[in-house]
Amino acid sequence: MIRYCQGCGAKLQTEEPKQRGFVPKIDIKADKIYCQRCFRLNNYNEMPKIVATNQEYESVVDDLLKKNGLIVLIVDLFDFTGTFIPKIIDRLREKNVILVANKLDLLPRSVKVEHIVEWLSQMANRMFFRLDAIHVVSSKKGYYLDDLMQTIDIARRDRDVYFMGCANVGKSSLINALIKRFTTEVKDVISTSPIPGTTLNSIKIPFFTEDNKSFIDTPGLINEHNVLNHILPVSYDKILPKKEIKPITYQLEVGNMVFISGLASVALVDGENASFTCYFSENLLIHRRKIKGSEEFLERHVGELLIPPTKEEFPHLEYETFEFEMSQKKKEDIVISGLGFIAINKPCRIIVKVIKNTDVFKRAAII
Ligand SMILES: Nc1nc2c(ncn2[C@@H]2O[C@H](COP(=O)(O)OP(=O)(O)O)[C@@H](O)[C@H]2O)c(=O)[nH]1
Ligand SMILES: [Mg+2]
Repeated sequence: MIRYCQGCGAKLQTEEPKQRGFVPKIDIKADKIYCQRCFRLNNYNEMPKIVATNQEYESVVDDLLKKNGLIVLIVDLFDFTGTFIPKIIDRLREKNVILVANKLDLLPRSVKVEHIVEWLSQMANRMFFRLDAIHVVSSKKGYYLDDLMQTIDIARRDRDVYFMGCANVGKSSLINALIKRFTTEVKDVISTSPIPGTTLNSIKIPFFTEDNKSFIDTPGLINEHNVLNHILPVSYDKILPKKEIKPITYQLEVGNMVFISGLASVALVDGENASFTCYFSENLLIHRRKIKGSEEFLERHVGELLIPPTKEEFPHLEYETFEFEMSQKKKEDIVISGLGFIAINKPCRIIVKVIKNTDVFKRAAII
């Protein structure tokens, strides 16, 4: 009988220690088996070296979309623009979809949930994407899981529930949280980690006893335009925020800029003086200075004051720039995919410099 790892979904094997699904011995009587990679991930907090590719994502999603399930599409509230992308949603049109925006715990507590739901609904409308419901939750803190479960129960209609979305939005964490909340299970069942691509295959977890239906976890789409994709995993810990973000506001005059460690910079080149409210991980240094001489400043301080990137990886990085006109009428955010965002309050022209192939967007302010 073929067995699969309960943590990542990989097919178990006893031959190749460096490959996915390796276990020294398969205990055929055990009801849950974890591969060596997941065992180390869950017990020693070791980061996975084997990660899913987008081919695995494609083939799993292709398979699941042929079936008739309820789809829970998960996005990361802190990286909404980078995780609610055409590559994902175009395949889910015509389906029953519940949108779940996860990681509410990262946004400032003053932000009203109703306001976020309204904003999400506008964003979905703009992409002509029809949703059955929108929920805002935190898998980590357990916020609003009861409301979500109620919606799933009503919308499911004797079907399995598929959890889909980009890598790292918290699909596996959400399933773990729901299982711990609504069953007698006390531990995480599925492996999770800050490294994109932790879930390698679909994982079926029986959940609805009344009709034998399941939760199905899936590998996420790895967004190649996310800053995490361009830097070494040693820096992930600094970039990914772990607790409520405390925005910091800087008053900028034309001719000033901010560095977001050495990963990006935003320069105010023309227009009115403006305030830049920065929403980034507390472990990244936001440094304000004048534009003049900033290139030399970066070269001098990268890997130390401005870290990440590390000194070793910096010479291998290429940067590119984007120019934006900020609105006369309303506050807008500049989003740097995977990193965070800056709300800018005045009409002005800015130049954003980021590591090449990182998406930068302008959007209506979320907060
Ligand atoms: N702050 C916060 N982090 C979360 C939340 N849910 C998941 N994470 C973190 O996001 C990362 C990716 O989670 P994971 O469940 O593996 O994502 P998946 O790739 O979509 O399955 C991990 O480091 C999680 O601890 C949440 O609600 N809040
Ligand atoms: Mg996962």
